[in-house]
Amino acid sequence: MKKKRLVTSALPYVNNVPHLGNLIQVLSADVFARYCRSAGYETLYICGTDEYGTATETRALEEGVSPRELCDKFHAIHTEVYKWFEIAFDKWGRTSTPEHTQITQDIFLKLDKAGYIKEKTITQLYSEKSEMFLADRYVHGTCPYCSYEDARGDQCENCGKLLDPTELINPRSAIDGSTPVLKETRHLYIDLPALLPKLKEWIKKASVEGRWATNAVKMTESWIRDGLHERCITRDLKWGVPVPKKGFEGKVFYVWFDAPIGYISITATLTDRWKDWWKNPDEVELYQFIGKDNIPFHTVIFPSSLLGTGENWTMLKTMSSTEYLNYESGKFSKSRGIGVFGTDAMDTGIPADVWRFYLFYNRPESSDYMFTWKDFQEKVNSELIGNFSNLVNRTLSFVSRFYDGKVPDAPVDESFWEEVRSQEAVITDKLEWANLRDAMRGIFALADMGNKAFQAGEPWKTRKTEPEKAARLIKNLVYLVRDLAVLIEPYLPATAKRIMGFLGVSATWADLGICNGIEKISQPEILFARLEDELISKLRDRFSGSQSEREEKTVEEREDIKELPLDEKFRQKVRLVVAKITEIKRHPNAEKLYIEKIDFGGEESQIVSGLVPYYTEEELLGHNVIVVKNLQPAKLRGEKSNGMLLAAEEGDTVEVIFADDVSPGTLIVVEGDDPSSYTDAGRLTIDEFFDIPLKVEDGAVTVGGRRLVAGQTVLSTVKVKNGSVG
Ligand code: B3M
Ligand code: ZN
Repeated sequence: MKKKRLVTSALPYVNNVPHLGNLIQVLSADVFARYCRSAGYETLYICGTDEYGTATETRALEEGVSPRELCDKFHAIHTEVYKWFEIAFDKWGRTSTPEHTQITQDIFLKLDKAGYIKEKTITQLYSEKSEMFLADRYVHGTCPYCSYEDARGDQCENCGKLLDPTELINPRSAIDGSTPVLKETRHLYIDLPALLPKLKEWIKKASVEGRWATNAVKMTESWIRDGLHERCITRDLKWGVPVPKKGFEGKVFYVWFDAPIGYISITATLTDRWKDWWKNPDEVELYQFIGKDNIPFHTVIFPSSLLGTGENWTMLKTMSSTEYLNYESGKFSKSRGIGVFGTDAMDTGIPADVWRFYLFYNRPESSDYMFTWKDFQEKVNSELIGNFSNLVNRTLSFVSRFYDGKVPDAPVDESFWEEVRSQEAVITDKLEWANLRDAMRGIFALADMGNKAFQAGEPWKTRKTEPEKAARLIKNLVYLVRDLAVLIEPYLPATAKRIMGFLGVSATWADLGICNGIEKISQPEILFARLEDELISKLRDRFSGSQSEREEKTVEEREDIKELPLDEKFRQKVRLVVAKITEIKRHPNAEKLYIEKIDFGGEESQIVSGLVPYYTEEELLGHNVIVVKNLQPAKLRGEKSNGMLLAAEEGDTVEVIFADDVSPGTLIVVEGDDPSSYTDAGRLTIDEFFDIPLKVEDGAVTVGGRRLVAGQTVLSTVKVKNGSVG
């Protein structure tokens, strides 16, 4: 018997508009749930807004509305965004419901009865200025582990360690800037050390059986190794689930205690029979999709709460925890308003499936991924359109044009299908374990195989010379297109529907590899419009800077910079400087990267570059290269990179642009310019840099057709004659 599948994605905090980085989890669970449904599993996908806690209370205060009103407003925005992205929840709910209060309190009471709840009087940071206890995240200060200066009291953004706000060095209130004082208050704690034996036993089994992602296993292990402490689960707040215990009136549960229970309570708002899902481990498997910063809550804290009740809960089977999606060499940030937000994506005019394609094609599974507009454009145009859509279109148009829309009658090409079926089995296996990116890459490999067969078969010729051969090729490709529509449905539901519409079928996983059932094809339409340079450049400008900066930009300002010729943009924004490589070593955990110490003539710095496949250490050490000096610093696999070394590219050739005759520190300018006219340009994002393309033309480095010089020397290349520079 196939077990039922319960699928959840992290409940998004209500009080902000989700950005692409947040959307990944909701989308990932959607893809997985859609796959499960198509593959015949009884599936339930549950999600909703995480509404309680200080962040909501504080923001409501700021906006002069009640927390409830604030939640209503943002819940509606989330709903609209996910609808636009075609997320097929079975239940999309919220945590501020009576069901949630009831189930949370019930779990707490059982934990208390079983002896896993402790009472303590503690001293907590209190703002005398605002007369309130400060929630962990509203105390900022220096991280005791990594010395990051703006660490939040709950978790350090820089090193990821969970913190107690009293550990912070130089604490300050993020609400009013005052230095908080310690004040006594009584709180309840969950006794994690007492639950540890049960938890360990469960983790040992579950992590292997569920093949947890490596980051999940590592982080959980390190949590347990560092020692589990009793964890405070109550707060001095109003907006939350009331603590049902004498002496704790007026206090609520800490949001991370109640939020995961939201998965259960949201199910309870869908059906009275919620226990069929949540208290049914023999028949149900639980798959959870989260971001890596949420791992310990899902592998340690929430499971401990459930185990401690002594009841037979459905516990986590597979955890798919993604790394971060970064935006233009920075982090997507809700609080700072940086990145592309769900509502922005809706405004671009680019269909949801195109976003869905890109987010999965590059899903940050084993390492962080950086969103850039350039990459977005390239991947969409080459893979989604050049490969996938091209196969669908050329195959179906061929049937339409030359066979009057009827699938030609011809034998099945068994050896072709053997290959297809074996790839489909691999894709299915990857999906079973929620390796969504790899599975998607497999689907595109299959499309590529189809394109190659079309190309090699030359049906436009054989149609006349060997009509049987052409008919056979086309028939097999039609069924490959049908299979591709099935396989891509979880990722690109609207597109799959359109393709099946052309084919006049509605197929599911069970149809894969079976070549019958399609008779007549209707005239296909083009699936996607190419992303043209002009549009991408517009969007890049529109979404640069933070949300508030964007609002401040006037329309003219937005248009202004675009009108400038490239060499003028270069003068205003890009600062290229000659630097000597004084030390070079391999990056400890990235195969292709070097870490280089560089010297701009007295000023030292570090950069990281992906040159391992092209240059040995000796070929680089001691040489002078060109560095984009004002590029926003980035971290590449944990190593800081202050700038980017320039290399030219032509086909497979990569050539570093050397400037050995020029002294380090020399500024690169457009030929004929006076270097002293280049004033401070401020920081440049990677995307802004790519928006001002440098080229190699006849062996000279140029921008907007003008050559670049270092002092008297024209920057030039030897191997690359005409190419791009990046
Ligand atoms: N709301 C954090 C987040 O949105 C938190 C997840 C709760 S899952 C139960 O990333
Ligand atoms: Zn830290």
